[in-house]
Amino acid sequence: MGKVIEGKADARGLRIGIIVSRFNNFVTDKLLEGALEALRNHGGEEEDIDIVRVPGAFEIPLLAHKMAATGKYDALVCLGAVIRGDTPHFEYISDAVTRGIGHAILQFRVPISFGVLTTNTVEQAMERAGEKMGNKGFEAALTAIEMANLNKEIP
Ligand code: INI
Repeated sequence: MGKVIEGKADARGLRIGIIVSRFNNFVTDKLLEGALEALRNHGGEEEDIDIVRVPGAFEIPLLAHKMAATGKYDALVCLGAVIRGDTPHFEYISDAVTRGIGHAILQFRVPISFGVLTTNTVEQAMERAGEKMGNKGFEAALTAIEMANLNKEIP
């Protein structure tokens, strides 16, 4: 058998950028807390973590592209909360943010984790921001740590 290669869950020395949207901040603040907890728990240093706040999820991809292009970050974490309303707005924003982040990952070959909730209700969003379904910000940061280390293993 050849090698089995995995990224370690070790954030020591990793430079991580977090992009977090303010829209539905009662959810996104909790996602940010979860992400910071995951980074700290795995040895991340405060001074290696930059946080950029944007108005809404739609604005996340621009910052993801710009931050990925700097070459300064080992990984980025995107946090947001898109909650369905009465109009098709939800579909357009969800689609734009998902495609935009995916594009930045492949263009710059920087791991970018997707901690943007897309839910039908506020309750579903809260459940995924630290209530009964865990904290997707925590999970997104863990993914960023693992992928940052894996990305270094496979140049
Ligand atoms: N932005 C969100 O992050 N979540 C939402 O649920 C949302 N809704 O429902 O409208 C939302 N809209 C704002 C959008 O992201 C942009 O900030 C705005 O369109 C200006 O470009």
